[in-house]
Formats: sequence, structure tokens, C-alpha cells
Amino acid sequence: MKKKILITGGAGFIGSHVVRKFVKQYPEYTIINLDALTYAGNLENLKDIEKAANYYFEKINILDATQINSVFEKYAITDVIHLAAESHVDRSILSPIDFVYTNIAGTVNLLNAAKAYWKKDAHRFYHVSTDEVYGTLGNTGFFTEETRYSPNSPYSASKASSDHFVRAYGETYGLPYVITNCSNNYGPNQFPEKLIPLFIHNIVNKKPLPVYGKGDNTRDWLFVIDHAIAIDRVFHHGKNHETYNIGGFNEWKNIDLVKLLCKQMDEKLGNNSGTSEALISYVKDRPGHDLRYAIDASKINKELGWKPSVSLEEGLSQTIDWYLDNSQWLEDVTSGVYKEYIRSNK
Ligand code: NAD
Ligand code: TDX
Repeated sequence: MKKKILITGGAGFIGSHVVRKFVKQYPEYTIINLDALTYAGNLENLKDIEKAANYYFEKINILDATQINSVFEKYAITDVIHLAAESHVDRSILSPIDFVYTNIAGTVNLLNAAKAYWKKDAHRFYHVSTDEVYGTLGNTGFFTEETRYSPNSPYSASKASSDHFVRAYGETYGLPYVITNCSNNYGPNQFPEKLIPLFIHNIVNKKPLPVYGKGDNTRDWLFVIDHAIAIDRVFHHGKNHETYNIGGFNEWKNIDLVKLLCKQMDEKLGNNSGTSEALISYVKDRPGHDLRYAIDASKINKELGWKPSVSLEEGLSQTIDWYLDNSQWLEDVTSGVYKEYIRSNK
């Protein structure tokens, strides 16, 4: 059966890298990118492949079950790679209900469509999730696929719930699924609300760098291209009804990461050393701020042969270069022009 893959959230940060990879690497597949183009979705991310013969775009909200069913019917969808989500923890603290709608109800709409249209086993519902579902670690230890779910933010609670629904559809209706829980991504095309692109944007504009608390929180960082490679590997070779953790083997305390970013920015901008670090401003901590995430990615490493290819120093340098070379992209997504574009496209 020729694959017709529905990729949701394909205009977002990670989704656009996954769509590009699949469109280019698998010309024999049909790739349908379904995205509502919220503030985080941007078709500029896909300019280079938008005319590819095997690529289609559908501007649809995953809360609209009728339209999702129409897409399944129109393209005879064989597989789903589900990335559409509200993805920012700080926004989830301001408005949890948006996360309930998109991340939980939206996921259930997609599961219902898959359940209704797929009559045989030769399908796959791939749910892209986060390590934040496991809650927080102390100073030692790692999250494994067996770690108990213990989400602390409205964002991670909504993602945990969506993971449970995917698993429940597997158990109850026999839906063939796979889930991956991945650590913090960084790289080109990330919306400048997340730590790394926000700080790049602020350094360029000589604005303060708001480090939450004392900057002691630790994250495991993964270059987005390595995540896309892992998704490709799991999609093609992962086992049904299994979970795989994906991580960078790359833990950094926020303050150390920010100082590295400042150093690289100073070098690239030709600043005196210490110029960017002087912008660091310690601010009130994020409520419920998880102390430390660290992934044990030995399952995907041993079973599927995946490991990250890029060190943080290397990936960060490439990321900064991308943002400096694409200042118009950054300008557009942070100015009213882009908001107007979204409004006029509704
Ligand atoms: P993002 O916010 O950059 O992109 C989300 C995309 O989903 C956007 O294109 C947006 O338009 C679309 N979308 C949002 N609501 C929608 C709706 N109701 N209907 C249709 N489309 C909608 O997110 P991201 O960082 O690329 O994350 C993608 C996925 O990966 C998410 O499920 C997220 O939970 C997961 N994830 C992200 C990270 C990370 O570090 N960014 C790490 C692990 C897992
Ligand atoms: O201004 C900031 N100052 C700051 O100190 C921001 C935006 C963040 N931080 C801290 C909070 C975190 O400890 O930096 C760390 C990274 O923050 P985010 O970029 O907001 O990411 P995080 O909250 O860790 O969640 C991310 O990784 C897991 C993604 O947003 C999620 O979608 C993903 O699931």
C-alpha cells in the first residue's frame, strides 16, 4: 500500500523539519500537512518544498472533527504523525483550557478518525510527545520508558493525557500506535517564545535576558534535525504499542547554556567579550518549574540504532547562524505584520 501520511502541526517548529525530511526523502509517499496556522505555525518554514509533487497542505483545526474526517476520506490517509499542539509551558500557565482543547480533545478527534477509517493493521498512529510528562528529577537519575507519569504544568498534564488516550485507543480498539517522549528541542524555525530563540532575539535587540529563578534548572537539549531523524526511524522501525524516549545525552543547567549562547553570540556579532552576558537578568521563577529533565535514550539507541549526531556547541552555532541569516523571519513572527497575515488568512 502506498503511504499517504497525515502530518499534523507540520507548519510549526519540529513539524516543518519532519515534513521537509519526509517530502524530500520519500518521494513515493504522499505527505499531507494539516495545520491550523496558529501563532506558532508559519508556512514560510516550508517555502523550499511547498511545490513538491508529493506535498499537500490543509489549513484545518484539529478541533474540527468533520474536516478531519474529510481529509482522511479525500486522501485515503494510511498513517498519522501527530505533532499539532499548544507547546509552550508559560502559555499553559496563563490559559490551561487552550491546552485541554488542542492537546487532548484535538488528539481524540484524530484518534476517532483513524479508528473509523483504518480497517486493517497496516497503519500507524505516531504520537509525538514530551519528557515533561514524567515530571521532574532531582540532581540524579534519568527518565526511562517505565518512569511513572507525574506532570507538573498544565502543558505537561495535557500531553500526558493525550499519551494516555493514544494508549487507550490501542488497548480498547486495537489501534496501531507508537509514542515518543522527547527532550527539549532547539534549532532553526523555533518560535521566539522558547528560551534559545528568545534569547538570540533579545541579544540582537540588546534587550534583557530573563533567566527564571537562579538559572539552576537543567534541561536535556536535542537538535531538531536529530529529532526528525529519530521520528523517521521510529515511524519505520518502531514496534506497535511501544513508547520510546528520545534525548540528546546533553544536559545543561540553564545558566551555563545561556552563558555559552552569550559567548557564541558575542563572537558572531563581533562584540567585546561579556557584552551579551551583561544582559542577563534574574527574574521571578516560573510557577511549578521542573528542576531537571534527563532522558535515558538507551532503548531507541539499542533497538533502532539512533543517537544524536550534533553536539550542543555545534548545533547552537548552526542555530544562531540561521537566526542571524533569517532576520526577516524573526522580524515577521515578532511584529504585527505576521499577526495581520494570520488574521487575513482565517
Ligand atoms: P510549535 O508550537 O512550534 O508548533 C505547533 C504547530 O501545531 C503549529 O504549526 C500550530 O499552528 C499547530 N497547531 C496548534 N494548535 C492546532 C490546532 N488546534 N489544530 C491544528 N494545528 C494546530 O510546537 P513544536 O515545538 O514544533 O512541537 C511539536 C510537537 O512536539 C508538540 O506536540 C510538542 O508537544 C512536542 N514536543 C516539543 C518539544 C520541544 O522542545 N519543542 C519537545 C518534545 C515534544
Ligand atoms: O524566558 C525564559 N527564561 C527561562 O529561564 C524562558 C522562555 C525559559 N526559561 C527556562 C525555563 C526552562 O527551565 O529555560 C528552560 C527552557 O524553557 P522553554 O524553552 O520554555 O522550554 P521548556 O519549558 O523546558 O519546554 C520545552 O521542552 C519540552 C518545550 O517548550 C516543550 O514543548 C517541550 O515539550
